[in-house]
Amino acid sequence: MPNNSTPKILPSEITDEQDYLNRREFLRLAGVATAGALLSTACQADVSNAAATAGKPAGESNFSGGSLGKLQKSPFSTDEKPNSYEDITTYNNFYEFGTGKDDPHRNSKDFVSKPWTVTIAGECDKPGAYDFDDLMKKSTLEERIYRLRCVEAWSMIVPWVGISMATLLKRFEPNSRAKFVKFTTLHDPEQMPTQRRRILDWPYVEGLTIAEAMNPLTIMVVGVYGKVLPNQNGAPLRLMVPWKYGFKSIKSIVHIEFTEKQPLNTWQISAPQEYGFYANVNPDVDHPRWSQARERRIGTGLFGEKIPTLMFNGYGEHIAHLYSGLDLAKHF
Ligand SMILES: Nc1nc2c(c(=O)[nH]1)N[C@H]1C(S)=C(S)[C@@H](COP(=O)(O)O)O[C@H]1N2
Ligand SMILES: [Mo]
Repeated sequence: MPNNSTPKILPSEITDEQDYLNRREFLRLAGVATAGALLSTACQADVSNAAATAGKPAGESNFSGGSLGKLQKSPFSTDEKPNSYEDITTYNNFYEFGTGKDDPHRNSKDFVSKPWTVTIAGECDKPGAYDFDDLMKKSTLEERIYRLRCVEAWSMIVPWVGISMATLLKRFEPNSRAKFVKFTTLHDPEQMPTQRRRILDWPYVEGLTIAEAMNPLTIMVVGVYGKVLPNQNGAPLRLMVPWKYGFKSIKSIVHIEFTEKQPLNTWQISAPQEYGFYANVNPDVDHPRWSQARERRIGTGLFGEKIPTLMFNGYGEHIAHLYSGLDLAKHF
């Protein structure tokens, strides 16, 4: 499949566009006919009405839309040059607002993310409905400049603003049966136009092991470039696990559930032979239809050259121990 071996077709943009069209084409062909049957129904009732609809003018987010103030710097930040705000906010994957990279920022302008309630359920002692602003009042905001590697073989450097996921989750007092954490995106077809079409199994869901969720690298993102998170990037709160392919970092979260069993995730439901639960960035394990050895850094590589992809996206020293003894080719 697509790689750099055809010199006549110069820009790698074409290659990437092909990969991405292939991903969409796959969805069309697969028809997600069986997806509905596999959907866990555990939290659907909880999530469907979680987005409030009243209050703020269209497009305005929490923290009244502006600067997030003073941020704690982090030793986990890379010193690579961040992508521009423009790149980060106009080249997106957020299928709820369209399948094109250019769709989310255009189609999410009127998305209402305030007030916002996150429901907590499952294996914990403090389940319930939590107001997002209340949760934020008690949180220390940090800047985390991370590499973001999409499974489609492009990447960016993003200066996220976030809070420690471990600190957040511990507030809900997970019990000893909490082996996994499941996250669910808002389901609101009125606001999210693509949810009116069954191209994916809505709402979008994701999951981590409890150890992955509690790892110091894992954050709940609430901003970018020191400002409130734009809708297209997953306002008001989204996951960021920098050593995994981008699709794990689920956006616009309304429900968090501690589970004993490994949860399914949306892309795995859609194409289990192509997308697994772990989805660790791994240059040695190719996607069935393209190589994962290299990536196109958005905003660079005028002539289409790609840079090598790093094992665990370069974060191995912090998380490789989580996978010792695991066959990463099998558990992709
Ligand atoms: N709910 C939801 N979350 C999502 C997606 C999506 O389509 N829906 N796309 C994922 C993918 S494939 C990637 S690469 C990242 C992109 O994040 P960004 O647009 O902020 O760069 O979001 C992830 N989170
Ligand atoms: Mo992605």
